[in-house]
Amino acid sequence: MRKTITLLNGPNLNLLGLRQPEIYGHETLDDVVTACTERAAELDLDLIAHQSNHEGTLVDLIQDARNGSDGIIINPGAYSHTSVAILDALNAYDGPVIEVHISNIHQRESFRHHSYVSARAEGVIAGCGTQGYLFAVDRLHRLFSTT
Ligand code: DHK
Repeated sequence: MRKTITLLNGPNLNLLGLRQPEIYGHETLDDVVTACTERAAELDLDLIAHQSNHEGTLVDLIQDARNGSDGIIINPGAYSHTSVAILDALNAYDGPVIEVHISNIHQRESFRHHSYVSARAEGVIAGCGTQGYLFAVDRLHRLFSTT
């Protein structure tokens, strides 16, 4: 059966392309979602994308993914570094999780070096720009094919 990926983006990622382009690049979130949807389709996968600036909404979206989504790609934005609630929601999700950071968080301020989500993620991609999202689609496809 055709599998479905949920792509989640956290706070301020709606401003992609406008916000600190020297760090986050010039592509918009729409560009990213379009590229991921096309890549997923090439791999015979469906992709559903959401963005929220609100922690509780992201928790709700992760809980929703328990019904009918086979894997999650998440860029939790700043909540990576603060949110036990998002970690708990992901721990209640059975499928593979790939965490994406557009920037290399390890080259930046020390408060960005730790991510709660990494404790749960099957894979973490950082510093590859928006291409990291496409790597995440490819990685989920590989995980789906081998499990
Ligand atoms: C995005 C954010 O919004 C920051 O708060 C994170 C992450 C890094 C990124 O690189 O995509 O610290």
